[in-house]
Amino acid sequence: MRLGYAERAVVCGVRECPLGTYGGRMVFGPDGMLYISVGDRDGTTSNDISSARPQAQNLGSHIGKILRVRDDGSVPPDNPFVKDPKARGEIYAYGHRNVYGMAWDPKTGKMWTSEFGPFGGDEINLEQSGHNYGWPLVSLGRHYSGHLVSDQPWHRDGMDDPVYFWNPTFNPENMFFYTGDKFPRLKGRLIIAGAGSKKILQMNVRDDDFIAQGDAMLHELNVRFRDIRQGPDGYIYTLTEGRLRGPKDTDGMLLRLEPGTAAAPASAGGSAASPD
Ligand SMILES: [Ca+2]
Repeated sequence: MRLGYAERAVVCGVRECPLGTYGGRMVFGPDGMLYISVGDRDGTTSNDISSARPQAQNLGSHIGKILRVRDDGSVPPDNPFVKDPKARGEIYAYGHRNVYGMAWDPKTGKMWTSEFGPFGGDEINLEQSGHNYGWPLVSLGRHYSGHLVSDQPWHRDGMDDPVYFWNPTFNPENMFFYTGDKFPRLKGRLIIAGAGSKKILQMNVRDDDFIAQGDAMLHELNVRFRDIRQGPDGYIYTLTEGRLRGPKDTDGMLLRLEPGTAAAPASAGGSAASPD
């Protein structure tokens, strides 16, 4: 789909910071709208106090939100806060730290997101219009200082709990529901790339409040997976992160996953072991 001419900046008020949590995923939903995740832009994740972090609860800011706009940047009239003069009309959902994955279940049409949390605060959420996903008032994670993010880590009224969370941390990046025919056992599974965990997970989403973690894939490559997609050919493509910081340097790679029984060597541009 070609993005039309945007008449105005969609995302504004987001601080420039060399560090922090960016979000930045942009995906067209099955309704034809463009969904954009904006991270909380917290560049001080080691501090217990942050001026950026609370903005995820402020409906007057795009920080820590999922936005929903038309392909020309305009606000659809059925967005949840269009009638609130203090809120940004682009906001679809709020209270997010850092959403890197957005995917729609082809069986139900429902929207799922992965949230890259702090220590122990990674989440999968069932995304719904106008809902508040809690950050930073509710989180199972800890700041990088080691202190709890919230004195009420699990639940507050009016906020959605995650459907699934990881402990220890998984670092979820992009994700998608597999619909191809190259890997029959993955059909309908939610496939998620992991950065710090250095693996790809397949998750079984049975209904709105039940997700089971399935097998991990490609952990043996010892690389951080930054993105993962299904190609039009039904194969799975994943991007790994280049790390040029020491004796274990790796170049970033684009890998294509193909069905097979033998593990292929990890080489740039080559095929990798089968997940099936
Ligand atoms: Ca949350």
